[in-house]
Amino acid sequence: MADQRERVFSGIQPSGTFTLGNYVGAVRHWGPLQAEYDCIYSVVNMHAITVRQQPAALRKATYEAAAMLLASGIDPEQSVIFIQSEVPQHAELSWVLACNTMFGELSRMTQFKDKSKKNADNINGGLFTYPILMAADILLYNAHQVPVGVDQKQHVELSRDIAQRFNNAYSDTFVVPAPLIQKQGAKVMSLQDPAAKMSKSDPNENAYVAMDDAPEVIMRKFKRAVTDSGGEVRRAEDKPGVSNLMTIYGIMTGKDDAAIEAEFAGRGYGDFKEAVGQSVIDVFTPIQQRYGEILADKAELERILREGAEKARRIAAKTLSKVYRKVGFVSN
Ligand code: AQP
Repeated sequence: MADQRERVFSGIQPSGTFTLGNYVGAVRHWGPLQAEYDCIYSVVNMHAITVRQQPAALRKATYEAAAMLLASGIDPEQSVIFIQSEVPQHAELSWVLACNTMFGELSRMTQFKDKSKKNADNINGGLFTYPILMAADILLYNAHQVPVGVDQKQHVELSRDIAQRFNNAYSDTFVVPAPLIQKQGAKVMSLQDPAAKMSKSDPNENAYVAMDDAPEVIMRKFKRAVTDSGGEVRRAEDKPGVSNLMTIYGIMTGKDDAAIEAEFAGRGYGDFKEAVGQSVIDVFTPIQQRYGEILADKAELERILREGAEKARRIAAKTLSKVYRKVGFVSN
């Protein structure tokens, strides 16, 4: 019997090693979703080249990203996992969708504005049309739900608008997707600037914790984390640094704010930061162990990705041929 479950799609860029932000906001949810949904996950290397990448580093980061997803709980027997550039339909659908997306819509995307500022010498067309490629990623697989951090919400909403517009113009074709955003940890902030999102491409390595950082590096980064004036561990608007650390600690340990505040009452920030660092080390250590094992067997990793790409191409080819027919492209 065909799988009647709703479908989930999500992707992650191999633009660097995944951060604690990527893990908390997105990747940690991807494994558990397999119990309820038919899941498709992709390492979106085509998105990554919107910012300049060293080819050798991109190649390496692509395999590492796939290995980290597997180590974090994605089971290739249950889910499809593949590298975006191995499924040509993403680029092909992207063109058709581009012809159904407005310049004004793309101009309003906050990520484009942010990344244009950060890459002022390379504001390329791909950076501008990134959300169209992302819509193609999602719509090719008729995903119902897209688990993302809050920074990607606007892009998923644009994907919805594009799907609806296409369906209205050419008759029902795409499932209209919805962002699936968890309440807790949807935006982990930089350890050095609690007003900025934690990002894997941050030039300041102390701003983020990478998922493959050694325990002593993780501890050092938390010890150096920017906190706020006063010495009290309490969530408050005027305490963005401490609040961010409380969010991280709460997710890593399962404790709520009241329990955290009670635990650190009368103790300084020093103790608290050390405890947060240790909680992250405790969660990342077994993942890092599996990650090492997966990377050590490159042939098996390649086999998983080859099979994933084959499955993805089969689904994507069906959607694309339907789209081509609907828009009036001939097929000989
Ligand atoms: N700080 C964050 N907190 C919560 N979720 C986050 N995500 C990213 N940063 C945080 C979520 O991780 C998923 C994958 O992100 P991506 O690789 O597609 O790109 P991004 O959102 O641009 O992430 P980065 O780390 O900031 O990458 P760079 O530095 O290359 O731009 C998404 O679901 C995202 O929401």
